[in-house]
Amino acid sequence: MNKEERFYRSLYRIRRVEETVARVYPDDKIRSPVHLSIGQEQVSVGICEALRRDDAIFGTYRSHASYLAKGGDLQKMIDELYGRDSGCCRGKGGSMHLVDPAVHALGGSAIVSSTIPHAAGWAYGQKIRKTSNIAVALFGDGAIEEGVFYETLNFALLKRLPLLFVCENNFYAIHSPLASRQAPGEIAEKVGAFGIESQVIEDGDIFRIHDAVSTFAGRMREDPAAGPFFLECKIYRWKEHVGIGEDFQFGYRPESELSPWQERDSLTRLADTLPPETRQRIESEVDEEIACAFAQAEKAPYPEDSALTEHVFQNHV
Ligand SMILES: Cc1ncc(C[n+]2csc(CCOP(=O)(O)OP(=O)(O)O)c2C)c(N)n1
Ligand SMILES: [Mg+2]
Repeated sequence: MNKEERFYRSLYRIRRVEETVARVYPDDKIRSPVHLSIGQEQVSVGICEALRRDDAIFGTYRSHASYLAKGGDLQKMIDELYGRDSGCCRGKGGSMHLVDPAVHALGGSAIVSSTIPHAAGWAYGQKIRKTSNIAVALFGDGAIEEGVFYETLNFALLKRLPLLFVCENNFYAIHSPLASRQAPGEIAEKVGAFGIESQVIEDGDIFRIHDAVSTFAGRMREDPAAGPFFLECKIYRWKEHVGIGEDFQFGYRPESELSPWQERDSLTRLADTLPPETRQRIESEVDEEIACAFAQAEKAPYPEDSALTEHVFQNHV
């Protein structure tokens, strides 16, 4: 599979999974809140296509895209959303806590900014063990307002960690626009004050994102003292903050903001570059995989009541 086909397959798969979540959600069988990444998938795919299996990614509560892009098990994800025992967190975590240690998709959390120091801890472990693996901390523009973000920037630079910070800047934290929350100045400039090299991708282009991550990752693998680095990807959330609907009627953002981002949607753009038979093959394979995963999740057993207190401490893993 060439690069365009791989990128398209991954983008299409994430988009269709989330569209399927949105379609079945009104049945109320998925009891987990869902934060969809529709329109933002290219950030996760651009990043993960530049990573190796042994590199790790840490996400947020909006992590369907990064979990799948990193190679996380689809069946275990859907089972998790349905609260089933076969889910990646045994049905106890839901959509906000997707984790697949086999591919180093090392989790999301409902608490803004909380996985950024986890990524630094993991990167520190790699540094001590002298591997060439790198960590990616993926977070939103709201995470920039948390103290732990700055603490982690400091520690990562102090220890020269193999860590790439990626801010997925969709300009809003729930219903609050960036300008109402942050003092003037570009995010990358604020990070620059720490002496961390950064790059900004303004248009959400998947190839630019991929190139930037490949370059940063390559530099960190070659030189253990090269990191950390910071990448800001501007992007736009098409759906409401949490849930499956649209929210332009609330008036906190104008609908006119959406169309320029839809016009440069990486999924549609890539679809237009592929031969029709290639595109059709990819789409039918992925559609079948997704239909099977949802059908199987609906039939999978729930955890036993006794599972409530299991896997709380490490000896239960
Ligand atoms: C520490 C903390 N503060 C506040 C919240 C409430 N909260 C949940 S999501 C969110 C918005 C975060 O926005 P951003 O980081 O830009 O991510 P996005 O949802 O846009 O992907 C907030 C404030 C929280 N979950 N954790
Ligand atoms: Mg945001």
